[in-house]
Amino acid sequence: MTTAPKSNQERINIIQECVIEAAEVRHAPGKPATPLLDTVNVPADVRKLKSGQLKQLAEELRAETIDAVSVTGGHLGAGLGVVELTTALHYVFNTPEDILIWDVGHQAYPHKILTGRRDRIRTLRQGGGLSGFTRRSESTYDPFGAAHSSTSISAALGYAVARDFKRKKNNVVAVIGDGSISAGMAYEAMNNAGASDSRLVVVLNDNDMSIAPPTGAMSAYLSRIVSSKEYRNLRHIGKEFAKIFPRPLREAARKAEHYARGMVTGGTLFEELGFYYVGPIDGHNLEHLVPVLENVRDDPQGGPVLIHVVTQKGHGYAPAESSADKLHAVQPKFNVIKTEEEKAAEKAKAAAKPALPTYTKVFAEALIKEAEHDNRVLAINAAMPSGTGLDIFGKKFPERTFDVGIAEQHAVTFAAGLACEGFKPFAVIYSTFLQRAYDQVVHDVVLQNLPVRFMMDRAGLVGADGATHAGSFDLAYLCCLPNMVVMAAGDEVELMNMVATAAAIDDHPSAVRYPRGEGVGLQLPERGQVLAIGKGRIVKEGTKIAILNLGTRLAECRKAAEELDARGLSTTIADMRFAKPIDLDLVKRLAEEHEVLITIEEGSIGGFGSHILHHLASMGLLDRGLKIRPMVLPDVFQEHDAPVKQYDFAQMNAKHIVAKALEALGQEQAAEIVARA
Ligand SMILES: Cc1ncc(C[n+]2csc(CCOP(=O)(O)OP(=O)(O)O)c2C)c(N)n1
Repeated sequence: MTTAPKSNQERINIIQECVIEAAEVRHAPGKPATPLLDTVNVPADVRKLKSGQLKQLAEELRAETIDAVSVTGGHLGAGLGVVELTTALHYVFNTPEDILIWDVGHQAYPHKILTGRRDRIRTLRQGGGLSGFTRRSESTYDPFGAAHSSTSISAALGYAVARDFKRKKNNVVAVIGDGSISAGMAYEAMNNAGASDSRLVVVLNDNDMSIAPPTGAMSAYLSRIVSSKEYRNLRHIGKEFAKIFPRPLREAARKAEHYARGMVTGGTLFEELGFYYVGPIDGHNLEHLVPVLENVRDDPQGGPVLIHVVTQKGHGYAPAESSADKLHAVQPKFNVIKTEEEKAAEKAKAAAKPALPTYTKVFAEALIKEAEHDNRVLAINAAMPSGTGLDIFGKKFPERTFDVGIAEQHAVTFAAGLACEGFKPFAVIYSTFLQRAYDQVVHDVVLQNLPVRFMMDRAGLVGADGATHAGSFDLAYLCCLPNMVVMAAGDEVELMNMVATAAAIDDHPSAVRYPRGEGVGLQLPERGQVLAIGKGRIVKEGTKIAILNLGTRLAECRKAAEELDARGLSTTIADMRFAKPIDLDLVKRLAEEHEVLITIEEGSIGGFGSHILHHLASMGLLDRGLKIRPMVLPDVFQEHDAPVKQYDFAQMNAKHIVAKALEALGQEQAAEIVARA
């Protein structure tokens, strides 16, 4: 269920209280003055500063981060919360020789500014610019690429063990958030690290937030530690704490050590896992942070250490601090102060062309409709309530909505259990994140033929989030599974139909894929219609070229067909709807009645087009000279860019479809001209 931790407000109060002289940035548009930051190009420059200068550096770093993100958009709250931590880590540790791994990497913008990328920071997430996450190919200061969560401790342990093999002495540090540490993989890593002698530092960045407030027992556990009386006392002994670490400890400091290591406050879970627990520490107080990190760095003993740091997401930027999601992610120009005229012009523009509903919203409303008709419909998400639209569904049906935390594997098997008892679970997980739960999909759901409904938002290319978040592979990894029904919506009405169809399919697992972004502006029906399983639809009938579409390239297919018709090449469009089972009768007819057959899907090789080819070959339909051209995403991890440019690069816009048809008909020159236009 979506339940905010009970002590949430209490925790926020405590955190705010404990922030000594919070670095309030009064931000005005225009580049901020950053005299100290201007002297820093790489972390070695940070290490030349006196510790007393770090506070100013952090303030300037925060201002620069806000200013950069106001140009580019992107993740804001998480980065602002770790400005002091970033500064302290680079001050204390000898990066890049010391390995620093950020979990997810969405909080690494300040890190990028301090590590030689400040000159490009205003290209974040833009085509050809810096990635919105950490990336090995981007910098030697990014030793491990990320974007999917909860990998940092495993990767760091790998680095630590490799260092030991090489008899080197460098430190290895992983920084992971309280949301990301809720995932099973983090525990697998801690379990392994705790049993190893390898020296490893894990910094738990506890800001009591994921994208939404985190859910589950781990979050409640951390809340208990931070809200404990002992932690309040600890704040008064912060300096003592810094002095007494490392082990062994003087008797006089025993009491403080007890607090410090969580014996009283409750860090025992980590101790039980084999970590030496230190904390909680105020992550915005550099006077506390730096000496503790130095002590940990200089501690000669082996084994893993966990430093529990408490921060505030969005810290130092009032709009972020006060917003519900702490401005987890923002659009460009979020903080530009607009004149009354500008506001009025914006309003008029919005009224003239109202924004179309996103696929996410259409999905949420469609699921509400299904849930109103059937009280067995339940919805599950993995820490993405707003991204998946389940925040909307959850308002209507709070008791039928489950946010399981960043735990895609668990989400899938949990849904399987619900299906066993006759419920109708919808596991709403981005295509890219469902990859993490593949064995659960195969072994727990599909093998047992359980009617779990997978709703895969962000199918296809996703723009600024780039390669790590692209939903390129679900068709390839789902269509090969027996029992599966796999659908792809061609437009928003089709999405409604497919949600209704998935609700009706109660004897098989099913999946629906739909993209990021807005629909095409169709009038939406009251409720979706249940589709005939494995049947496609003819959108437009022609005679020479047949385009077999799967998904939202449909609009591009229509444009392409218009142009082909205008060239005297009569074109059929079939929206196949199902990637599995495929409408073989329709495929057979189209293959027999057309000279050229083109398949198109927003997915990699190995999906819909590959299956069509397989069936055509099996039915002997390739034996008579049929010209078939499959159009899939290119065999590369595509860089972040505007979606339309990404599809241009992928050669999957209307002109590319036209060119493909012309080329198949031997009109290579014309094809080239069209493709280049
Ligand atoms: C496997 C996976 N699932 C979901 C996400 C989407 N996601 C990105 S950041 C984030 C929240 C992370 O919370 P936390 O670790 O506490 O970091 P914070 O943003 O609070 O600093 C989520 C759920 C992801 N990156 N990876």
